[in-house]
Amino acid sequence: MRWYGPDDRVPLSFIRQAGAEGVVTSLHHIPYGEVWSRGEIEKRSAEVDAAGLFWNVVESLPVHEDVKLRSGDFLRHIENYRESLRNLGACGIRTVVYNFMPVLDWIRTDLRYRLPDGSEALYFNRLEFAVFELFILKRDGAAADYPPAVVEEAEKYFAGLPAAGSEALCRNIIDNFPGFKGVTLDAVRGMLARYAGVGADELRENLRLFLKAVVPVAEEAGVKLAIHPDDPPRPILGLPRIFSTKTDIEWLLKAVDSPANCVNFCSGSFSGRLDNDVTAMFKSCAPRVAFLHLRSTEHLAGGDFFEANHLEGVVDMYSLVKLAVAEQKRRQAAGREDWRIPFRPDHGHTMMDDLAKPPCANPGYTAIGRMKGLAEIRGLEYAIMRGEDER
Ligand code: DNO
Repeated sequence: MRWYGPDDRVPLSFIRQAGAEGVVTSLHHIPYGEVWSRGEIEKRSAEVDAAGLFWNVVESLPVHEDVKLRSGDFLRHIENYRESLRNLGACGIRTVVYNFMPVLDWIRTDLRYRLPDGSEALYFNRLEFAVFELFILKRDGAAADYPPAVVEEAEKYFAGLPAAGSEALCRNIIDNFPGFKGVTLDAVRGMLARYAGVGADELRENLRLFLKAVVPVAEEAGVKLAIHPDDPPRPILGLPRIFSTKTDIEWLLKAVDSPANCVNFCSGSFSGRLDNDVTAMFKSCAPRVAFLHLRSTEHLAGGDFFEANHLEGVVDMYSLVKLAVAEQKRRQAAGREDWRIPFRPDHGHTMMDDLAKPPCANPGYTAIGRMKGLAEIRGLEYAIMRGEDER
């Protein structure tokens, strides 16, 4: 399970009780782009070990915007990244997650969408996102990206939105990223301006050059670099997004053909667009999946979606876990010691006692909802493995 460090209100002891063996965490106190020293990594590792768990995945070692843009201080940031990878490898970390989404990471508009059973899920509402982009952020040229009818509808919606509602919508969208809190609208506008004129081809080339510089170091350090998909998996705020589809996966694997250039297969993110066949996507990269996020989404009219229960929604979780188990077997048969693919239940609903607590600082990362997801997925994996052994 993911742990956000000593300030996480879900402590390591709860994570252990939930049935997790390993912990996915990051050094969120180190600013983006700076070196992770061995001392800092060892300190965090020791905390995790002391709780009877182990730190097997870093999520994330963030990529600085200068690197995504190949401007400013990007050479120093790439050098720092290489140094951090060496240090992580030396401390026994084998998987490092990153993403290449420009400006913002994952995006939802409503962090407390009430489900019929009273629990709450994360929700992406297209109209509310348009309200944010057109009337709160007021992004230049944004209106051209929407059909006139949507602009009109968004305008009406915004006119009826009280100031507090508009403020909450804005915070939900731009201020949710660990290690990156307190982002302001002006900061987002400034970052967007840096991307003016940067298209998908340029961003893709910048990713390729980044990988060319860091993958050989990862190989030497015994670390697998795993890219997290775009979430939602499509261009947003006029920005290109380049890791959303099966074609993008195929491109990545070829761009730098190394066993250290891997995928953090996030089924929930990929399932954010209905033309993505998540099971086929897994098949297309199975040998290079270094880490799995298991989650699903349910889609509503007009492109809205919310995060479903882990075994429900559009992702065929049974088939996906079955494929992951088969891939593990293949690795084991090849004599690989690292045959197990680490997974975590990605997000969970806010439910039961957690509903009465103040909102979680890291939306989607409550204890009970994730424990439910973990238990369901572990049960599924267990049954599939037993079933195969008995054959
Ligand atoms: C959200 C997460 C993402 C993910 C990063 C990886 O809950 O899945 O924030 O950690 O995109 O770099």
